[in-house]
Amino acid sequence: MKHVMIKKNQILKLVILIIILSACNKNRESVKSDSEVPPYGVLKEIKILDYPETEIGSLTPWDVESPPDIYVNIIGENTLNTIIYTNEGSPIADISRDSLPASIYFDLPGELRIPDLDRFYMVKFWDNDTGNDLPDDYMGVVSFRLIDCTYGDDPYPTQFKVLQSDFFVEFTIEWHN
Ligand SMILES: [Ca+2]
Ligand SMILES: [Ca+2]
Repeated sequence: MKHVMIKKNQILKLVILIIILSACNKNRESVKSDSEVPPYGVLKEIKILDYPETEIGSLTPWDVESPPDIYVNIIGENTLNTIIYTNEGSPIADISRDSLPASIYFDLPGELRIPDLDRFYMVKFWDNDTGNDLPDDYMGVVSFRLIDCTYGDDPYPTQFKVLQSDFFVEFTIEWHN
């Protein structure tokens, strides 16, 4: 039974990958001119659609008796690991894969601006292990670059999905002129 489920999971991932590849069509011919490109985006939501079942390279579950407690650190490329956002203080507690999707919303006093469309932003996922002496478990990273979503069949999408390091994540972006 478990074997069958794994196969289904793999097929699902393949289908998802094909969807992503066709959704983020990198057709250079349809690149918009600079004047048409909004200068920045605002990140509104990160929706976790799936995450790796076990610790990286092992069969060990994230937590012994409960699902992981997930938080993110968002870091811009080449910013000396400056974290522009973290919800480390309020992770999503005990999120099982069966209960996904789970969302992180950005209702900040200010906006979570993504000002550099050319820059890769990395969303690093962690399992919070506060309450014992263990360090938090690093779960994986999903990265995106907004310039890649400004052209192709569906430019400036409100939502786009990324599958990376066994994480499957949907980002919601508000584009601004
Ligand atoms: Ca853990
Ligand atoms: Ca837990």
